[in-house]
Amino acid sequence: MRHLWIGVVLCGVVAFGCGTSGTRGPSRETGDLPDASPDVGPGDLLPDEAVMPRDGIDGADVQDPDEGSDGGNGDPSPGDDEVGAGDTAPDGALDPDPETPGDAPPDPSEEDARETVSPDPAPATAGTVVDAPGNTGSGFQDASRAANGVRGGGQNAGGMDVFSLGYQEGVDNYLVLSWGGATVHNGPGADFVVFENGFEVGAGSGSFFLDQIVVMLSRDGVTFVPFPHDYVAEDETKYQSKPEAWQGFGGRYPVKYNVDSNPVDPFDHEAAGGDPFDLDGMPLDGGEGQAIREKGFRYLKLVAAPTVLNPDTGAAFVRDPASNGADIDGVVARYVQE
Ligand SMILES: [Ca+2]
Ligand SMILES: [Ca+2]
Ligand SMILES: [Ca+2]
Repeated sequence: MRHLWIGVVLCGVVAFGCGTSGTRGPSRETGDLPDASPDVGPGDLLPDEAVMPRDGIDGADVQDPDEGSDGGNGDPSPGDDEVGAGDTAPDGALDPDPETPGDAPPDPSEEDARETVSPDPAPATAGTVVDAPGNTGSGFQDASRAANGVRGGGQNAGGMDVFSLGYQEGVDNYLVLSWGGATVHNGPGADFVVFENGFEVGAGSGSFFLDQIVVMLSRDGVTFVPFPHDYVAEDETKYQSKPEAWQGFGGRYPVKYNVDSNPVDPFDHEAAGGDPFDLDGMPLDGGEGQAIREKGFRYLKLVAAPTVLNPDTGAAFVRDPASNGADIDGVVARYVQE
């Protein structure tokens, strides 16, 4: 697969226009939420206000100048985010997974192929706040807390270094993060981990306080594709706090990882907690979902699940009556390429 890398380098050096048609077609997904644009509103956090990780984790300290230049111009034009010094090779340049649509689960040789083309697998925090309509810059409404490193509170306590979402659609119910414009690729195993601040209520009780999140991914900051998710309770009109009932959601597991007091490998689920996601879970839809699965993504959108429709009930996903919105501590990825 070495030749692919050469292709990527040439592509990145020679022209921005190389293969940019990947996301521009008519493949906008119906699963998109009302505001998938990267617009930055008056209350938003500009990228240069985001607090950089203090944990020494590499790869999250490059901010995308395009995101800054997008700010406030109200122009969702997909071309807007394509030219800039911080950009990675254009979409379509990498094809780490050559499988064809409809293939059976990947065989070991495909895993090997992905590993060969994977960038440095060092964990990297999403250090750029791209869009946070609920941001006020203060307390739990300070969006930089979602980009400054993860400081979990452990199995039985919710971390406080978090940015809290609310339930007002388009007002405070979502957050968009990036890795400074870099691409998160699909390598072996989990590719990124979402850290909320759920916790077990009482040691060993098996009862959890959770705020569920729908995770959406995008290559261009405009077209977002939801990571497949399914609430599998017997009665989906009733809330269940068991992590197993919320398949494909963020906010399922307590956060033991803490860059200050428990700096374990964030991809060691037993040690770190959090909610691991594998891009192999993206759909083989022949469209944007599959493109993300095979080529990676640059923007990650976290949406409060109670503001998202559950197709199984026709109503919004149910929630813990005591929940007032998901609390985002941070997101860590590996296989990140600048
Ligand atoms: Ca993977
Ligand atoms: Ca929470
Ligand atoms: Ca944090």
